[in-house]
Amino acid sequence: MKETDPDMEAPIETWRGRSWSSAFSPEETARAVSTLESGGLIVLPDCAFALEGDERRFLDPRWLDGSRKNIGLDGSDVSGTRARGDDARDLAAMIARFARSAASLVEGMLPAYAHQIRRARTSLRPAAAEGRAQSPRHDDTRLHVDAFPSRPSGGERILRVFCNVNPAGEDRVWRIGEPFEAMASRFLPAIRPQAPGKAALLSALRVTRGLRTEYDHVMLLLHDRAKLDLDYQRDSPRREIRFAPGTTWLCFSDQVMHAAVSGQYMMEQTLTLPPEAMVHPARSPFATLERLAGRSMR
Ligand SMILES: O=C(O)CCC(=O)C(=O)O
Ligand SMILES: [Fe+2]
Repeated sequence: MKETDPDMEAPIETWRGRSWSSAFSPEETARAVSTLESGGLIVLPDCAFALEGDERRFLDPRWLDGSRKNIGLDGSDVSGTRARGDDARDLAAMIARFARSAASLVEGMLPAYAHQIRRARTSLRPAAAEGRAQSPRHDDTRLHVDAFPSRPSGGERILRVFCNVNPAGEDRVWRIGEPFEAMASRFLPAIRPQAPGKAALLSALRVTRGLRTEYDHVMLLLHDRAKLDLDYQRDSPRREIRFAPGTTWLCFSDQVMHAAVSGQYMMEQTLTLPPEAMVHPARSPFATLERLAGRSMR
């Protein structure tokens, strides 16, 4: 039922026969927390997201409006799509159903986070993972941790639930890189603290929603420098994982070095969690960066 790879610091737990509404034993929920908080993945190969009615029509990149690579749902607003009228309504309903499925999975699997975890954006990704980047910084086929330039997190964790909904049997293929601490140790020494006044300026100019903290500044630079370092991209430790259609997987994507190599049609739910709500807050990127840099990340 469970497989762990003791040689990798990023443990990958594969649990068969689980669906969105499965109950998890206390032993399993504890293991899920410790796997995720140590930079691992939980993989559920039998947790498919079932399309209803003629929702299958939405598995087509032509629904994208060309401004970005995902169709997003934030509250009840669907964005990034050229769907209008009934199509927009049906598309929003499908993404909202995925959001509820993901919420119910997280509720069952991660009860320790129940009071503090927050649902953020939900997306449908109809474009092929490969060859969709406009620039190296946006190129998610390169190993990176997630950091959002316009939405400072201040250290809040980014938990993501992904599901491959490919209708033609195509896997989504990822690479998983080295542990967060190893990556940060490599890039941190060359990262200078954020210039005084910059956070206030970015916020006043509405480049960011709220203040970009030292943590956000460092995380963005780690994201960018890892992606732009071609030697690192070529030589750093990694392993490939294949997610077949009907597979759901979870990870803290602000911690796991990941790259989307190939695949098409995926749904994704982002959730946020204050680091204090972790069972082991010392494993957060925030705590790791403060320890490595020897300065406050606030
Ligand atoms: O498209 C994917 O499979 C993952 C892309 C990625 O890096 C992300 O969503 O953070
Ligand atoms: Fe990412």
